[in-house]
Amino acid sequence: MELPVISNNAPAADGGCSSSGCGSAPDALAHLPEHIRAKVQDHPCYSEQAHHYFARMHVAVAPACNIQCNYCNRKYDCSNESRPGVVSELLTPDQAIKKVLAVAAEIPQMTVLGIAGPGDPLANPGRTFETFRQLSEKAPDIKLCVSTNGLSLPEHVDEIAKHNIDHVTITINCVDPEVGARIYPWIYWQNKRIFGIEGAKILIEQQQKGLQMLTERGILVKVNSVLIPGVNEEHLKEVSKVVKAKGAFLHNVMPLIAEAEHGTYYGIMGQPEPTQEMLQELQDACAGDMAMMRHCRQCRADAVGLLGEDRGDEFTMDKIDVMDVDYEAAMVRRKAVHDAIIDKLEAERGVAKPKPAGIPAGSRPVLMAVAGKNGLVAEHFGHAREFLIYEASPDGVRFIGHRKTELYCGGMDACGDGDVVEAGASESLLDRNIRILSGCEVVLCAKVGYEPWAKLEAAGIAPNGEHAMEPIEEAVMAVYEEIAATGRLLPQADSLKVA
Ligand code: CLF
Ligand code: SF4
Repeated sequence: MELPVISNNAPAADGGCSSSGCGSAPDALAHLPEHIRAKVQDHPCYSEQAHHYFARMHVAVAPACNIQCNYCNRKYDCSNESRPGVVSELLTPDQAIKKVLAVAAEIPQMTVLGIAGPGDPLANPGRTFETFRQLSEKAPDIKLCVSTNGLSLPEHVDEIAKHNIDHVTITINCVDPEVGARIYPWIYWQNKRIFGIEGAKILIEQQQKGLQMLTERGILVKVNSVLIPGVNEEHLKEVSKVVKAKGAFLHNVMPLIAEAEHGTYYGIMGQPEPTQEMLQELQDACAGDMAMMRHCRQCRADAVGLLGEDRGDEFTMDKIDVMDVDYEAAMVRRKAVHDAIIDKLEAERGVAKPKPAGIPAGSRPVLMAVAGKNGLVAEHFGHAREFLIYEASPDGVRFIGHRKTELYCGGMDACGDGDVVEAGASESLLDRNIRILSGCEVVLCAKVGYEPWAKLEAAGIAPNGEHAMEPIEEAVMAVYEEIAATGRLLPQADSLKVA
């Protein structure tokens, strides 16, 4: 079966790498026991490979929360799982079921339904579990996933197991109450508000207890941590060790979002966000202890589609109300699409990824930003809303993460020319995008105009449009080999500056 293309920005399976740090491993799941692999191979968050093909959706049925995080403003999505942004529609469980069935029929690659907010799902157990209960009856082919701050987790573990919820995310930002008191001003516990260190201590105990209870039942647990510079950046290495020892499957360190306009405590107080380098360094440091997730897109609590894309607008309740969904028929189609993708992934397993050829010993790694589309170097520089970041080294090519940029170019011909300065902004959109790509030495894209070309070069980033429509990893490797041939990867050589 021909695999349908459902995204405009997802790399194909050969465009990614292991979430645990990859190297030349063709399949990050290959080492897992069969029963665990079966649980994660089609989950876009638990498997880096799967996220190129399989989609997830969230239903926003959980408005309340039982703690306060300094990076959250209640009128925005839960920052544990979502970038700040108002949830378009809060749904009742019945509306949520209708929406899930409609989306699953339209997007057969949608394999996972998650509840991630906008508050804490387990602080809204009635609405959350009613949604899961109905779904497990009406759409048994959809995997169920829940994300929580963990405060109420232990009391709900049995209910989670009862509904076959195989994937749980706990946001754990600390294991030390003194650190916790700088992140959580209060928790609501046993009908009382508990402040500071005392509150953080209870939260930490509940999170750790819940984690252990879940893993004892064979439920896969991913731990999300928000990296807050100066508060928990060093401490997260300890968190990674502790949660691994308790059986967590995957650790996802996400950057703090703290913009003043979101009205959060951190935003208003000017708490700095981490730099890309800081995030990557920490992810690499924690990777020694456990598998790291690097492809998280900090999605909304009502996200629909592949990670990194948002198709929510296609599925508002007014549109769903007039859709005619035959879920029995949809399930047959879903299975065929699903099986075809799994067959493709299975075929790739065991095929070692190539390493770059002709690289002199001692060559340094190079970061490259790629404007990708469907696994190819296919996007114009000025049209990219995110760049995929790859590291090329003598060991191979590995996916590092993504960086969001702003669309600033509306034209097709003079790609990227026509820079824009937004009202009140101190830099143009093009300058901002180039700043976001700092640390990268090459940008690969399908096309780039004269104006961005010159500015990229001036910033020490070599623009490269020579590998348009080539598979991403092959293109990154080819450019790395080209650079190596010039001798500029050796310790005494200058940086690339201009290719
Ligand atoms: Fe949703 Fe979370 Fe389940 Fe995924 S998201 S509840 S585990 S189905 Fe995924 Fe989105 Fe990152 Fe979350 S990319 S924010 S990790
Ligand atoms: Fe906000 Fe989520 Fe924290 Fe609750 S757990 S305060 S909803 S970020």
